[in-house]
Amino acid sequence: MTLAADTIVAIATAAGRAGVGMIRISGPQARRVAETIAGPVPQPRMASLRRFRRSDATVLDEGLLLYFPGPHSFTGEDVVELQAHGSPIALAEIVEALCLAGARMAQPGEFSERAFLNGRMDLAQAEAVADLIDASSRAAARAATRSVQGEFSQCIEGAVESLIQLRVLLEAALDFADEEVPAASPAAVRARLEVIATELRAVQHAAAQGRRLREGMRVAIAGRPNVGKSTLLNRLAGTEAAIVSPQAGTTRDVLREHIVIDGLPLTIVDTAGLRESEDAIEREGVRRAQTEIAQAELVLLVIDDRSNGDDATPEQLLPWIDKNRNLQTLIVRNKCDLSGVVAGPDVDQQGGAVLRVSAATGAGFDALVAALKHAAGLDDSGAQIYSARARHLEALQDAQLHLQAALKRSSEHFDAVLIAEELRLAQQALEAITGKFSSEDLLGRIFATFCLGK
Ligand SMILES: Nc1nc2c(ncn2[C@@H]2O[C@H](COP(=O)(O)OP(=O)(O)OP(=O)(O)O)[C@@H](O)[C@H]2O)c(=O)[nH]1
Ligand SMILES: [Mg+2]
Repeated sequence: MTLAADTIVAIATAAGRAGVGMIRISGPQARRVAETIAGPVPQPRMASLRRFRRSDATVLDEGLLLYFPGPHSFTGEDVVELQAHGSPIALAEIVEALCLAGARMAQPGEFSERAFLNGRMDLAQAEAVADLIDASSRAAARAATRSVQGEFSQCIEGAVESLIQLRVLLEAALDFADEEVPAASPAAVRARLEVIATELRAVQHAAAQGRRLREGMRVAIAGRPNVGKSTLLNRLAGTEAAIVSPQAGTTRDVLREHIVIDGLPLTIVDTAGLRESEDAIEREGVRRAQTEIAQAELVLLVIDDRSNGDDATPEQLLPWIDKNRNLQTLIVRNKCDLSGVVAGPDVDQQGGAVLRVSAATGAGFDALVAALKHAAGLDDSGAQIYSARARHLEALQDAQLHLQAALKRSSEHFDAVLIAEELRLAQQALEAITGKFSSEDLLGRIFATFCLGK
């Protein structure tokens, strides 16, 4: 732990007028700087009313002063908090006075960065604080809170601990190569690797769900003209956002609606009906539709339930999509009120899953919503979800790949040295999540995206 030499200050509350505005000071000079403008700090963690004065003794405001001596503070350093009135002008003047007294303006995320550097929380927890502040739904906020409290980090640390134990065992077996170490037999090692890999998969699943809650999913609605794509969008969004008409080729522009389903943010994109057209504007619409579909994570391929759907298979309608890309498609057979077939999940003649709905009546939409959540990896199992970022998922995947490589080595040509090396790499990947193993560059990138004063 290396304590920072300088003392930072920032307004911690949101910009604008409010009842109360909070200023936070952290660093070795926090107490002295605060005392310059507010008089002696009160007992640790006790609030006291003070006048905040400029150096010429002008009173800028009055409010509460709180002192949290390090290391038992948010940043681990001496911290002083001033609660003044939420006047942007008065707050700015107080900060100015504090800077004249020796503090400097904090960078975005600098308080959290210091908290991390001083071991007050790990990197995943610090990121979760930012995610909680940014959460756009209750579910996302709950997931972030779980991560702030360290549940996600504990899972990671548990896996790291298991990896370390296995590495120790393998290394002991290498050191005593002449003696039999039963716990390090290929079968025993394999069994332990299987357990760790399974545990890690559960963490990956929970983290993937958390990432969805944070980042949402892009869904494109595609299909032939007039099948009811825009009507479907309108019903999902609950507004008449898109123009609907009996004329084929109504939609030309791309239309985007943001909706939230049980805490899952979705961006739903309505596109022009896919067909060859003589009309230059419609052709441009189809070109834009193709671009949108290519960027989506899920495509709702809409078919008129009265047709057999032969001319609207994913292969026919989306031939330009890279087969290696992980694009999910869901076949939605619309207008079941006209075909007279019951709404809900079904299988088509080829045995593929389809979902029958009526965008006009809303029949089958409960199943559609459930299918959207399922496609996003969110299920109703009630399992704990942690807020997680793309970087965490990549690290988890990386660790899983090294575990799988270790498993492979444990079943073919057992080699303790190579297995131990894979385990070391898996451990390193996991430790990047909590920040035990991280570069300054990564830290800079992460904390720069935080709010000022956090
Ligand atoms: N009966 C019935 N009519 C529907 C249903 N869905 C859409 N329609 C009608 O079908 C026609 C076409 O609907 P749109 O939503 O404009 O179809 P689209 O796929 O967006 O068409 P384009 O934008 O031209 O590609 C309209 O007259 C809708 O009212 C449905 O489930 N049942
Ligand atoms: Mg349309």
